[in-house]
Order: sequence, then structure tokens, then C-alpha cells
Amino acid sequence: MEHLRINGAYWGLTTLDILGKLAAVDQETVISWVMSCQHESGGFGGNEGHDPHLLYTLSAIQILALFNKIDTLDIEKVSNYISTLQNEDGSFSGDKWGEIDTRFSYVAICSLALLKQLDKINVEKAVKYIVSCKNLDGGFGCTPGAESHAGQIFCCIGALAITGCLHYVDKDLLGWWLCERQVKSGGLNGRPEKLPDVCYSWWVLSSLIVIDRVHWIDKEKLVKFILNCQDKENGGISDRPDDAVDVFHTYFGVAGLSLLEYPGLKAIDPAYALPVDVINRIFLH
Ligand code: GRG
Repeated sequence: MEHLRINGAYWGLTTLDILGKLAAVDQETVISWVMSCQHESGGFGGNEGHDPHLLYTLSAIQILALFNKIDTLDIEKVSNYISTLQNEDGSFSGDKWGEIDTRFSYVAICSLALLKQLDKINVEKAVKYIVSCKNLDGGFGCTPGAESHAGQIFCCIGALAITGCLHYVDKDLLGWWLCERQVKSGGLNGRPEKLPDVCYSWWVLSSLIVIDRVHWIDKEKLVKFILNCQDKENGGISDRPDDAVDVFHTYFGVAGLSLLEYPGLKAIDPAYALPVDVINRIFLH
């Protein structure tokens, strides 16, 4: 997992913050390591010596936001890196090699919003591209015509929420598709006929909350499914009960529980994927 260590840091640190334990890590060590992943272009790599990509740049910004250290960044430089990756049709490439995906639209929009630099891109075109990825079932895929997938739906709904464009979403149709993701065990899958996975407790639930349809699933059953995926001895959470645990599923399990208002957890913002107090600190000050 060497090449995406900065994503792992975001998952682990956000989990700690939701649990009220961010102080368990040494802030200075984390921040100097994050900054050592930045390139001359302004973008961040997934680790020291790894190529820059939008996916890692958002994680770097999110980690700095958790520690209230966004001002460590040369905001102009980072936002220029992101804006140069917007294409003529409004879509975003993930890096200089050109792959296009609505994940990158979300990552660009979320990053620039956190830096208060959305005016660096053509938001109207970015939104138009995302809307062109909407399917007849109300969901969204990674490119126009691609199959609806809960992960991509999170990206598109999050980006439309951040840009104030949720009126493009058919909320009842999408809400129906999303709540159909709940299977007998109480867990959620990412598309029809697939196995449930704890991470969809984030991708599906956050989208349902943003479109105000979360009451269409059985929340109690989902809480039980997530708790059943915890390794009671070592603490971590796995994709499904009795599988090996990892930091990705631990984060999305805890974040899902936070969205379900499980006691003792900080609230998390469903569009920015950061604790609500961090988002308020950025936007209300
Ligand atoms: C800040 C939370 C946050 C995210 C950044 C990278 C990104 C934006 C979003 C990723 C969204 C996504 C595509 C999530 C799905 C991840 C996943 C479990 C993919 C597995 O796909 P398949 O086809 O799995 O292997 P299924 O469950 O369909 O069998």
C-alpha cells in the first residue's frame, strides 16, 4: 500500500478525530511528512518519491484541515495544479497521464472548495460533465454511459452538493436505487447483485443523507452489520464479518456509524468527508 499511504493517513487520522483521539498522533511529524509528498507542480504524491495525482492532493488537504493547518500550503500553487487538470468538456483528469473519472471531478471540486478557490475552474462545465454521467436509474457512473455505482454516486452527489447543484438530481429515483442496496444482513452493497461491504455504509449513506432519503433504509440493521464486522480483540473493522481488518474499512465503518448518529462519535459532513467541526472551522470563520 506504499503508493497510497497519504490516503491511508487520511482514513486513519479522520477515524481518530471522529473518535476524539486525534491527539494520539504527533501533529508535527504528520504534517512534515505530508509536505514532503508535495511536488514542484503543486500536486501531492501518495508517498515520498511517488508521482502527484488529484486523489493524493485531496487527502493532503484533508489531513491539513484536520489539524487546522491549511495555511501551511501555498494555496495558489496547489489550486493551479488542480485547475490545469480540467478538460475542455468540464471533466477532470486525475494527473498528467489523462485518465478521466467522476472521482476526479469530486476530488478537484472538494479540494478547491476547502481552499476557497472554486473560481479557479469552470464550475458550470464541471457540473455539466457530472450531469452527463447520470443514468436512467437515477445513479451516476465514472464516465457518460458507465454503470451506476455507489462510489461514483457519492462523488457526483458530493460535487453537486458542494457546488449548490442538487436540483439536477432525481432524488426519489436515486433514493430508491440507493435504498435497494440494503441486503438481508443489513449491510449495503455498491450495485445490484453484489456482496455487502462496510465501505458502502459511507458511499450509500452519505448520498442518502445529502438527498434527504436516509429514512428509506433500516438504520438499526445497518448499525448491527457494521458492529459485526469489528474484530473485538484488535479493534479494526473489515469489509464483511470475520474477514481481515484494514484501515480503509475501519474508517468507512466508523464514518458510517457517525452518519447513523452512533453514540460517542463526532458528526461527519457527508459531502466533504471531514468532521463537521472541521468544516465549520473552515467556512464559518
Ligand atoms: C474523500 C471519502 C473521500 C473519497 C475521495 C476516491 C474517491 C473520492 C471516491 C471513490 C469512490 C469509489 C469508486 C468507491 C468504491 C470503492 C470500491 C469498494 C470499489 C470496489 O469496486 P468493485 O467493483 O466492488 O470491485 P463491488 O462492491 O461492486 O463488487
